[in-house]
Order: sequence, then C-alpha cells, then structure tokens
Amino acid sequence: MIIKKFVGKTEEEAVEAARKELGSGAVIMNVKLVKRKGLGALFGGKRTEVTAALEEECDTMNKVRSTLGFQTQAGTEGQSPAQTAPRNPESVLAGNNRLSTQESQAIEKKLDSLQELLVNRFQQSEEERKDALDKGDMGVVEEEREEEGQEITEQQRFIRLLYNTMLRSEVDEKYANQIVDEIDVAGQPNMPLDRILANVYQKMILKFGRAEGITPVEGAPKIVFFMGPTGVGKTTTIAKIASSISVDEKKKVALLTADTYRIAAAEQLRTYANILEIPFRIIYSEDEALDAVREFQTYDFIFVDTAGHSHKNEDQMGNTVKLLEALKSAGECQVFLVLSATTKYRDLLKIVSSYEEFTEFQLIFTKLDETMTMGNLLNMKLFMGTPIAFVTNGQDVPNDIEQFNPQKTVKQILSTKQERNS
Ligand SMILES: Nc1nc2c(ncn2[C@@H]2O[C@H](COP(=O)(O)OP(=O)(O)OP(=O)(O)O)[C@@H](O)[C@H]2O)c(=O)[nH]1
Ligand SMILES: [Mg+2]
Repeated sequence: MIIKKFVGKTEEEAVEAARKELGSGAVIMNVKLVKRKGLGALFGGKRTEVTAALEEECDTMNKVRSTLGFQTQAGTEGQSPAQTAPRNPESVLAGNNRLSTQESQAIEKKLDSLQELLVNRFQQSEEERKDALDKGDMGVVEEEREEEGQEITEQQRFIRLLYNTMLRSEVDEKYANQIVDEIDVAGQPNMPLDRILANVYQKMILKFGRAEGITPVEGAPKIVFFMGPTGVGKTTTIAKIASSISVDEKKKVALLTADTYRIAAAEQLRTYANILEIPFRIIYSEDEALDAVREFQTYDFIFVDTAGHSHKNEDQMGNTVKLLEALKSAGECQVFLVLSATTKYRDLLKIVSSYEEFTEFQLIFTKLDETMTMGNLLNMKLFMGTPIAFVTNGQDVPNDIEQFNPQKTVKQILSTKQERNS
C-alpha cells in the first residue's frame, strides 16, 4: 500500500492531486485542515491535507500490516510506509511528500483501537469455540462448519465477525454482504486478518464517497434549499451553517423561509437571523421567492428553509417541488435533504423514496448524538447513491455540525460498542 499526503487550498484540490498521482483507485484515509477546523475548509484560503492510500496488487500485505501496526514480514520489517513507498519528485505534497514517522503513527492510532477491539473480540470467540470443542458442545461447533461439512477458516470467521459487527451497527444485510463478498479470501486463503480489516475499511470508505458540500457561485448568489421530514433539525442546521458562513467566512447570507404552516417556525429562523444580523424574509408564494432572490442578488448565499412534512403528504410535497422549480429558474441551487440518524431504517426508506422527484441533492444527517448506530448512514448512501455532506451532533448552534467524515463513520460502524450476545 502506498500512503501519501497531499495538500491543497481546498479539500477538493488536495483530493484531485491525490487522484492525479495515485489514480482513481486511491482511497482517502484522512482529511485534515492545517490551520482551521470546521466548515471553513469549504471556502478556500486555508490549506487542507489529505492522506491517500493506494493498494498495490503485489506486496501490499507487509505495507498494510505496517500501517495497521501489526508485525511485518521479512524484508520490510521495521520499515514504515514512508520508507517502502516509491519516490515521485513531481508530487504536489508540501515538503517531504512521504509520511513521516509521526504521520504514519497518526494513521496507526486511528486504526489501532479498531483493530484491537476486533482482534480481541475475535480471540474471545476463538476461545469460546475451543471451550465448546473441549466440552463436546457440538451444537456450537456445527454452526461453524461450511455446508459441505468443512470447518471454516480463521479468515472466514474473522469476516463473519466484521459482518456481524456491521449488522449490529444496523447496516442492511444486503450491503454488509456486498462488502464482505468483495474480499477474496478463497483466492488468498492465507490473507492476514489485518489485511482483511484494512480491505473492509477501505471498501466502506469508498462506498461512502465524498460530497461536494456547499460551493459558492461567481458573481451571483447560491441558493441553498433545505427539505426533509418534520422535526429532523432543518432550521437548526440552517442556523449552524449560516452562522459559520456569515461569521467565520464573512460571506453575505440571507435567510428565507417557506414554512408558513407554523408561526413559531418562521419566528425560530427570524431569531437566528437577528442574532447573526443577516436579512430574513418569509415567502408565501413562488413569486415572493423570486422577488427575494432578486432583492439579494449581491449576496453570496440565500438559504431557504421549508416546512417539514410527512412523506405521505403529497400536497405539501408538491408545493416543495414547485418552490424549488421556481428557485432553479432564478439561480443556481443546491439542495439538501435533511434526515435524522434516529429514524428507523424502514421509515427512512419510505421517506427517501418520496423524494425521488428531486434528482440532485446531498444528504445531511442530524442527531448523531442520539444514536449508537451509524449503519443507516451507509444504507441511505447506498440506497440512493446520494452523498452525505454534513452531520450534526447536538442542539448547540453553531458548533454541533461538521463535514461528513467517512473515515470516522466507518470506524464507528466497525467498532459498535454494543455488547456481544446482546
Ligand atoms: N440532539 C440533537 N437535537 C437536534 C439536532 N439538530 C436539531 N435538534 C433539535 O431538534 C429539534 C427540532 O429542530 P428544528 O430545527 O426545529 O427541526 P425542523 O426540521 O426545522 O422542524 P420542522 O420545521 O418542524 O419540520 C430542536 O429541539 C433542535 O434543537 C442534533 O443534531 N442533535
Ligand atoms: Mg423548521
């Protein structure tokens, strides 16, 4: 595995540099703002570092092992990925383009706890299996036999553990199967466990992909439209993002709300607008929306809040579609579907299916602080093919929001704290 660090003015630029050099198979393992954290990375000016990895066809095992902190095999023993990766003088990396010992240690740390947890759990289940064998508890042992009567290998048992961990995190069985089926243990019967773990980790990160987030338009306001079911946190999320953009980025932001169903809803957004000292308008019709866009032509962003409604309410859904169509005729729009991570999987499927009419949008998942299981994030990404841009993790405006970090989420999915046998 080649692991390298790339720097760019924006994350996209750094990722592009990584893909240019390592090719489209490169996996982004880590993203770091050099000076500033949070949403600031979206608007340039600050440097973003990404750590990208590329798995090579041959001799990957030792390098992956080394990255994960396992013992390496003869030949590369003691060498860090920095020492084993090939040199490329044309790299866009800042300074030394190879990972320093310190940097590779950071990645090791990131994966270490995950690896430890899984291997411990694996060893525990191995002991239970041996106990069962000693006690002659053939029921347990039988479970671990292949259909054709062959005992399954250590690799297959480890994959089963990863698979069960995904299910405990509420990843849909179908997607968990897809992920583990892509690991070719049959073709490589001696694949080390850490290599299997690194493969699963990478595949899940790739499946999440990356969202573009909120991007400004040159010389015109970007209209940013938020929609979603009731009470998921649309208005609160708008306040968080608007605050970050207007206060930290010094961009001109105006807030509009089409939520005229509840007086309190409009007042909630007006209060945030007052605190941020930015303009606020209530729009009762598509014409009023167009007037507002004209009024704020010199602004950088116009955020549009909509009324939350049940996915079963077709009238309200129709109004949301019409409003968005009108806004699209007035300027460049970006649409976010806001979902709560606490909603049950089956309900989420119904909800997102009702937004099929909206062809292009990104996801925001709220209330991550209220759930232990992150599987639905992967389920929804794979069900809709729609990337996740932001996640929110608390009620505090403006702090409880961050750009979606696939690495962190995959780690959470694979290290669910739920008790075994629960
Ligand atoms: N725990 C937690 N609560 C949140 C989060 N985001 C929003 N909330 C809370 O969820 C509740 C509803 O938030 P709103 O922003 O009003 O939700 P909404 O989607 O605009 O609601 P409607 O306009 O009624 O559809 C409020 O109490 C928020 O403080 C979050 O990330 N975590
Ligand atoms: Mg609201």
